[in-house]
Amino acid sequence: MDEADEAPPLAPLTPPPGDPSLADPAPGPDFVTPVDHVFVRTHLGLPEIDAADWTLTVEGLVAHPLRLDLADVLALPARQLTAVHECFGSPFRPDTPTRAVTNVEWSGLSLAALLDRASPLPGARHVVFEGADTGSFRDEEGLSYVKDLPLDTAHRDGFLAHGMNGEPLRPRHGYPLRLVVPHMFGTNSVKWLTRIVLTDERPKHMFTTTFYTRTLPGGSEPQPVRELDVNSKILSPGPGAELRRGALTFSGRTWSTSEVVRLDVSLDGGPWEPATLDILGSDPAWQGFSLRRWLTPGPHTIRSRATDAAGRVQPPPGSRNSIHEVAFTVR
Ligand SMILES: Nc1nc2c(c(=O)[nH]1)N[C@H]1C(S)=C(S)[C@@H](COP(=O)(O)O)O[C@H]1N2
Ligand SMILES: [Mo]
Repeated sequence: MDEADEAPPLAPLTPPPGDPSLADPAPGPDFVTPVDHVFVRTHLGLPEIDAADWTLTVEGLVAHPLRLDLADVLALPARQLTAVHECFGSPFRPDTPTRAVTNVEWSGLSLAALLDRASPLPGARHVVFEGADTGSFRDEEGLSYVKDLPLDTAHRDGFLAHGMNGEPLRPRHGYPLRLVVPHMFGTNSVKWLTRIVLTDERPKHMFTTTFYTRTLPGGSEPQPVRELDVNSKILSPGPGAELRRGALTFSGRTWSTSEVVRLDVSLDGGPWEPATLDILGSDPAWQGFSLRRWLTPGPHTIRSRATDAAGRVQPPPGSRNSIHEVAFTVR
């Protein structure tokens, strides 16, 4: 976090001593990121939730408002969804690369199951999600964490998660229930979910229309921060690594809203060459890539550049999803 910020945008939880989960560790070699290594982002602090008192309501422009307790939610048929989980980074600096990215196996149910039961009225266009956390952010007090999605997107993709990598959600990750929006930045995945409201207009709010907006290349109007960018991250070697000479394997992860269809690597500023790229399965997970090379002793750089099925290519430095570069040394 840049010290020039007046107020840190993402107040981190106070880590218990020795707690590794609050650092931003490299995602590591695992396809599914261990829960201890998943970043934690809270804007308003950690709410205290007693599962016995917790309820979720579905209200607003619906024919049948709902109120469910945790037993009701857990009684609904569950499935798994493995999805890239990426923090957009500071809402004040939408062009700064952070590459805080993990891959999580969520368990839960489709939001559509609840929306269908509630029966949206014809005028409903947006779905507003509210978490139980409250506090102040910037100069506003008594805020809740609120996000919204178009009704059709919410109905198609929205997922309500009560489990993470085979265990119940931990409190800091949104226990007992959170939204997960595959193909979108983590900021949309409202934790500690308590209210779902169907509306005819977008809610004006700190985290919907004031911050977490950006103007995409070629666009003129700021848009809500939703769809993931095409992106990649070199995981091995790490920055500044010292490698023993020999056959070296370079590897990393790549992700986008659609399948990444090409991952090019450039060594020492040389020509782009395609790396071996894992294909995308049926879930919106990240994809691995690797390349094996002999390099002479001395300083080196490696860069990675992803292209997705929509033809989007990682841009040069200056964008939040710019080509990733790592400098290392071979001894
Ligand atoms: N209620 C609530 N939901 C939230 C947030 C928050 O501060 N409050 N932070 C968001 C942001 S910016 C991200 S990146 C993800 C992080 O999820 P995690 O902490 O489980 O990794 O949660 C999102 N959902
Ligand atoms: Mo985030």
